[in-house]
Amino acid sequence: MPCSILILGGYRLKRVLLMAMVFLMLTGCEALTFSVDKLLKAPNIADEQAAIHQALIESTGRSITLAYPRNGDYLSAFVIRDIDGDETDEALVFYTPSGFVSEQNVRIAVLDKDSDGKWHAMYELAGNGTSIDTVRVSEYEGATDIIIGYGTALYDENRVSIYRYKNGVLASIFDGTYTMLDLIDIDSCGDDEIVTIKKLGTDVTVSAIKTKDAFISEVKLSASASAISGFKFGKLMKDAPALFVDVVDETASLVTEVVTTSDGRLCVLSQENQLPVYLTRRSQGYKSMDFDGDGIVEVPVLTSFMGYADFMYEPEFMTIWTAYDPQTGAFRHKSSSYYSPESGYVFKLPNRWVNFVTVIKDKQTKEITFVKYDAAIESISDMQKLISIAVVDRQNVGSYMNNGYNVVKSGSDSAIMVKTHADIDEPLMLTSDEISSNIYKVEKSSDIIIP
Ligand SMILES: [Ca+2]
Ligand SMILES: [Ca+2]
Ligand SMILES: [Ca+2]
Repeated sequence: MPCSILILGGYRLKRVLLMAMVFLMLTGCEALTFSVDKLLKAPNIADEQAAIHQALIESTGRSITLAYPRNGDYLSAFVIRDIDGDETDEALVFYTPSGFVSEQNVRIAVLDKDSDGKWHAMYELAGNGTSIDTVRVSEYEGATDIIIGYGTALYDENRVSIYRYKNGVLASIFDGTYTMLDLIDIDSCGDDEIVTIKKLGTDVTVSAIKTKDAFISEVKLSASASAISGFKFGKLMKDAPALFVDVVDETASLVTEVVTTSDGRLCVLSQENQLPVYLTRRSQGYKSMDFDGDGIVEVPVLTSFMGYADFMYEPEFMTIWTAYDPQTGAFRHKSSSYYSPESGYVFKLPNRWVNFVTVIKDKQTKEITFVKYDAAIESISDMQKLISIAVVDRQNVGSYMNNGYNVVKSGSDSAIMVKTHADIDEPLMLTSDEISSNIYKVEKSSDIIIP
């Protein structure tokens, strides 16, 4: 018995390796993303894709280059699923015919399986751009929307087409342009809308598309934009869902506009409440985010720490996290913190520290030290030290521990380490629980521009 399993194993392995070699020959360099290792782990998907690929080559009569989505969770050149509701899977393949040098549009083929299990090309069309930016497939009230974002030869211009596959025909039901795209249930109806953010000149428009009712709601933001930095979907205070769009304005600062819905239509909260957008103005890199994981997206604004006079070059900034309160129509202060976008952590200041503590940063190591502010002492570096926070590469953790630092949060390649300087009888000193519960690991941000 063990012997026959071994033989079967050997046979399978050979078949898979053979398939991998055929695959490599068929697709040229594109196939390098499919390692033999992956094929061994998931032979069925790879076999199916190889069969689909082969059927497509037979149908087009020439070799093809697969086109892979650049962004998003779905990064395969194949989509295998039931896209017409007949309970059997179809396959979508993104590709360009090989052998052309000039920029040409990506093509999309639909293949279906006959009763013998053989794949046949059913339909194919030219896409709306020269590369695939992102692919999403979404069920919306029983119909399947195939959402394809295309890159174009123009910098910063992406196009989106939404397709339906019916009676053997793949047809576009919507074409548009976008800068950023996501599927978000922005109106809490239970189904995701296709939400796009696009910049045209200095205007930024947010659109929500409901394919079921062929309904598009669109709003223009107030800010005059030189770029869109990013967006976050989350909650306002009082649980309302909202889209927070970070825009680089004409002063090269970041501002945030909040888009939500009212009676199923998009609205911009700053316009509803005549709230000036410049109130959210801060340096680039300080993105809106749910830093504390409570579901509410906070917008950071900056103020300098005590002891850094306005005229000082490179002051240290305190980050105030604000949350939009729909009831008062304004941003409300939630927490004061030290936030390091480059190191990727937030240290929330305990209430008893606010107005009593300032910070020194070691420009070389980026380590920061909180000190007890004393107006009678001329230099901040001579004030009573409380704690230091350092982000330490994995290989240096040991030597920091020898120097009195403790690991508070650890990641795969680095750890956040803290050293305490003052005794516990110092009223501003924190317990180790207070320290660890006030440190939040957040996404790093590289595009920091201090004005
Ligand atoms: Ca089907
Ligand atoms: Ca919805
Ligand atoms: Ca939050």
